[in-house]
Amino acid sequence: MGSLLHFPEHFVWGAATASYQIEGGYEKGGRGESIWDRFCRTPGKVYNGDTGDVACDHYHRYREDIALMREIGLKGYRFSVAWPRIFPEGRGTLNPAGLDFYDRLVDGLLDAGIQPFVTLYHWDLPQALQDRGGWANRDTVVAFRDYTAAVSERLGDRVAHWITHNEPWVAAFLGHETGMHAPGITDLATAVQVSHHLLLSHGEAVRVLRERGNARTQVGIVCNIAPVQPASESEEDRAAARRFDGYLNRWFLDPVFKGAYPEDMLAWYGDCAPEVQVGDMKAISEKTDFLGVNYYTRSVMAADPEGGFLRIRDVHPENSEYTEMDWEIYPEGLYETLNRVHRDYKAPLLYVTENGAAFSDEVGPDGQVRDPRRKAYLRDHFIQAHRAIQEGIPLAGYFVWSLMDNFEWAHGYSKRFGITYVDYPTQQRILKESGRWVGEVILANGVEA
Ligand code: IFM
Repeated sequence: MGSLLHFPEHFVWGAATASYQIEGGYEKGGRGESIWDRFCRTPGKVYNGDTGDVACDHYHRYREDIALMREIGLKGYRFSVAWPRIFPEGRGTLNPAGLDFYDRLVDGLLDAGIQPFVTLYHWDLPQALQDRGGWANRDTVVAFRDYTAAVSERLGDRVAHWITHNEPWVAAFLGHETGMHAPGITDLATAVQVSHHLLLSHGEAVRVLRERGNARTQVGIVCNIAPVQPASESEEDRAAARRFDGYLNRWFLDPVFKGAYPEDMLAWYGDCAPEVQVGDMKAISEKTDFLGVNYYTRSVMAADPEGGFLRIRDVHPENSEYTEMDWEIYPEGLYETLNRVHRDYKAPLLYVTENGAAFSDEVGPDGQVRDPRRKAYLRDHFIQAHRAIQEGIPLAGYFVWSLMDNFEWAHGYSKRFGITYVDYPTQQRILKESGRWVGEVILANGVEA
């Protein structure tokens, strides 16, 4: 056995989920339709025609799920609020029953000694807003502000940590450029404009949360960030890597932390650059308390004239290990990412708001789920987080993705990311070997090197 790498006192060990991926109860408590309900019903969009109608039935089983969190000693739980539960039509008439659900969830968490980290937008836009243009329509920013106010009004006395958006790159570009996610639009200019409106709504929400919050209120945004490396030292590949970094990372981090879009990307987007109004950049760069980093893998890029509007192609390094998502396992990238955001953007505090891996888990004859690869994946990433902390990087917590297997968007239920196994036909939860091990890490507040 190696030595124990200790984490700081009060380090927030947590797990994360998102509303559409786990809740189910899609017609319960007055919930309205979301863009994912619609997208899932569009033939060919989601693997196997899967939907989030039932998902993990967390809407009905949240007490059991809190008990599970307690069993492994989680200090924090990151979940998202389904906007269509709060405003079934996106705006206008508030649905108190929707807020009641999150009210009960928050109380249950607090009773169990678990800090709630609330994400306001994890991609389930009310369909009624999409019918009016969705995030491409600037009015949606106003609707998001009102929705934020309503949620903060109800939960703000007990919730200290707020996340405005989860992975705006995914919402903007997978939703509106590649069309792999809801609402399934494939238009670059729309995607770029959507990214601007998402960022603007982030800034507006920060202001609302501060105005309505209290001295404990902490607000941040969560971005999916990857270190981007060139496939070779050639000038072309290095430029390709820089472009992908601009597209994925800098396009979101620069405006939030520096108040401006990166010049190289504005030039690259050309006619597709967003329409920005006076005051927008100031609003977007409203001061935040933390940055949430979702880290899974690195990106290795080569120049490719045929490679879409960015003229790039991603390269899969040989001799590397890959998860079921075909994502390379590259733990050092977590350290590199934390180091980079700390150096370049100086967020006062960082959280790893998601990190985890999909593997094809099975229940053994003894009813147990052994997932040594996930355990090794998490361990190697925890060690890199520790390395960052040792170097003075202000990392305050770590949320494993995910508390339980769930609806993995366009992949449906075919990818299992959980530290808890979900047997979907019976909804039985089985803590995986990795889940038990996470419990040991939390108890020791440290990981064996
Ligand atoms: O399941 C998603 C989550 O919703 C956002 N971040 C990445 C996860 C794995 O793909």
